[in-house]
Amino acid sequence: MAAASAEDTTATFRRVYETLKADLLRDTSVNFNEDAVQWLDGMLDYNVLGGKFNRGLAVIESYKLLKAGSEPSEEEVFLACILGWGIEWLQAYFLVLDDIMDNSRTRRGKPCWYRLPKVGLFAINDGLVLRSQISQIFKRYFYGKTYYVDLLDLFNEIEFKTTSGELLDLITTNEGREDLSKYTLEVYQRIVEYKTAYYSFYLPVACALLLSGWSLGDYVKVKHILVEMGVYFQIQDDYLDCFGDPEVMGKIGTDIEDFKCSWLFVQALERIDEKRKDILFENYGKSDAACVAKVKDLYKELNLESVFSEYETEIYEKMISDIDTQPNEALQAVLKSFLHKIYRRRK
Ligand code: DMA
Ligand code: MG
Ligand code: MG
Ligand code: MG
Repeated sequence: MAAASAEDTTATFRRVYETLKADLLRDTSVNFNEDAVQWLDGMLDYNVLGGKFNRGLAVIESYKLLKAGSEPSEEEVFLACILGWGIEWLQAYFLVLDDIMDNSRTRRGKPCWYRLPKVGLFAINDGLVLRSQISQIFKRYFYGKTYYVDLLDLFNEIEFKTTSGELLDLITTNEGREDLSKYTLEVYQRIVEYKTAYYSFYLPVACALLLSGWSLGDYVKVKHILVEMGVYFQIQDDYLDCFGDPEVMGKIGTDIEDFKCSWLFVQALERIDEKRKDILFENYGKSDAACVAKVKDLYKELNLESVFSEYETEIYEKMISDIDTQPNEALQAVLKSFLHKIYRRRK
């Protein structure tokens, strides 16, 4: 049988969403009234859809690569899709809450969920609903499988890491308000490893490994490479927050206004002279367009655009050589495919 095209995979993946949503809306253990069904329906479409599905599709792609040539059955693809949606649901849950905490305006080209007048802080509960729906979905389709406990454990572990990363991100901002010179590369590295790398890069591959019956404990080196790739991905996110095109990204940056320990700020600190440092500190963390523009001007003066571009080239080469030391060829293919998807991304 010919390999399924990327378009087929996306279409299959998208169909599985409808199945999962229908399961959740018909859940008889809660007995939702019509209003609740409608709320859930709209809430799911608004928050789970609209993204690029990179993380979800990565499960299916990794799973196929791990099978190294033998075509997976329809049932296997279906299960890989469900795990992919598990990650997309997890991401939706994080983003709904992250946008409230970051005071963001748009997400995926639309107002953030909490910005809708009918939603407001109800969004907090919707975030929690999204999280608990993952458990409902997994119970329906994976209960009794040999890897069920490992799967639940994996999602719990990754959720713990990610929410810990969000905690570090938020409290570091408080410290920055008092003294911006506390923003170092080391502080930065710790935040982004936890808040982004595990759920965005390690989790899809870990799902594919479990589904293939492989043991996660045997792939520590792979985990390490994926986490490093995730850090690179968040550095891109920080760069695009300032220099990206909001139309292309579907979100408007708020890192400067939010006092964030952003990669750009850390790089600026390492290069700036005392005089301009005062200007940077005075203008950082203010919700005022003139101050934001001043910070961006300083970033440009410090040539952070080329610093970033050089970083991308270097990290790419380093990652490729790390991947080449990985003995398993199927896993090499998975890692390279991930890297090529994000290298020099603009959204
Ligand atoms: C992303 O941090 C991390 C999580 C867990 C959502 P962020 O605030 O930089 O993300 P974004 O730029 O998408 O708001
Ligand atoms: Mg955010
Ligand atoms: Mg955030
Ligand atoms: Mg960001």
